[in-house]
Amino acid sequence: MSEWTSNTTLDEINRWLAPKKSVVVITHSKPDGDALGSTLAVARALNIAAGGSAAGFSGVASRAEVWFTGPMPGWWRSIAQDTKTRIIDQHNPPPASHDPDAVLVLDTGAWSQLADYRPWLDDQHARCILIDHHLNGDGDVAHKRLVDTSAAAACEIVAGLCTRLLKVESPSKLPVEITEPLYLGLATDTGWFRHSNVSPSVYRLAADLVETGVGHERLFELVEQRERAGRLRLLARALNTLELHDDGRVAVLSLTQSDFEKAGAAPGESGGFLDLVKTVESVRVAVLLTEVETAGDGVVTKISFRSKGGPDMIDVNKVSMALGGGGHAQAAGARLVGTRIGEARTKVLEALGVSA
Ligand SMILES: [Mn+2]
Repeated sequence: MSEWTSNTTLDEINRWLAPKKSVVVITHSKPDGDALGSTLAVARALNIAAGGSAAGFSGVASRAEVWFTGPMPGWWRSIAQDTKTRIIDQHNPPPASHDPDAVLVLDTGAWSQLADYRPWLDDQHARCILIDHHLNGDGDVAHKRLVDTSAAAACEIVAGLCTRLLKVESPSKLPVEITEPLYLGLATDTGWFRHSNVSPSVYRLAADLVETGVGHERLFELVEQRERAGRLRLLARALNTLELHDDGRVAVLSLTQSDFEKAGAAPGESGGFLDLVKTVESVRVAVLLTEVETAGDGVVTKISFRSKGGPDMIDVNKVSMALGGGGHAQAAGARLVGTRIGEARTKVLEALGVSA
């Protein structure tokens, strides 16, 4: 029951969705390009397949709607546009009266990333299907799972669902309202086609999507070129803490809540810092430690890992799992509740087999 393996196929999901009149599509909290892209693409395909527009039907409720749990990236409305969406949080829980025929969970299968949907989602179990590409998840989130860990992005899998829903033979025949979010997910989950998860099929899919007129340059600018000065000040503070261990193979950055405050940066604005650290030649694995005070858990040190590929790749999913977290082989993380940053650093170096 809680096994993290597939027990369905795209064809079966397509057949299962065909008669459904109301579908809620959800994804992990703090949605990224792949989470937003995959959910919006499927919702639009469901609406169009039912004879509506991408947004739904004029004058009546749309067949599919997408629910998100924030924080949302600043650009999300430019991507979501008029597709029906709802933001769920502790104060706006899933409406008890909303009783969809089907629930699709995309780009995650982990309860930890779906916490705001419980207990509503527990009640939907029998009509819930999930599609994910992560290495770990909770098998009991949905009764049917399609897990393809070889997919670079949830959007790579979802592209195959969209072509089935709209009965076209190739993603190059999909409307641009669907190909644009698919491209967004594919591009962002591959670091704009730089990460090791890029495969021939990723480039083929990207080519098909671009053929439909995706504004890829506009998407890059929208998502990647919106730096805030506060984030650069935070980066400066983080880089000042750079430590190298194990002959330069392990790099550690440290940030505390006061760094965010002094830099005028918002929580979460440290994303991407490790990509810069990985540009150091000797570095095989880069770690960011962030100590924050939370309302629920008190002191928490969040750990993110990024590792470089190649034959001597350090599997940071394994390292994170040893610390109670998880993720991908080259990008993973963990959260140490009640642990100050110094203690967290010691645990991280231990887990990496490095003496401080
Ligand atoms: Mn993803």
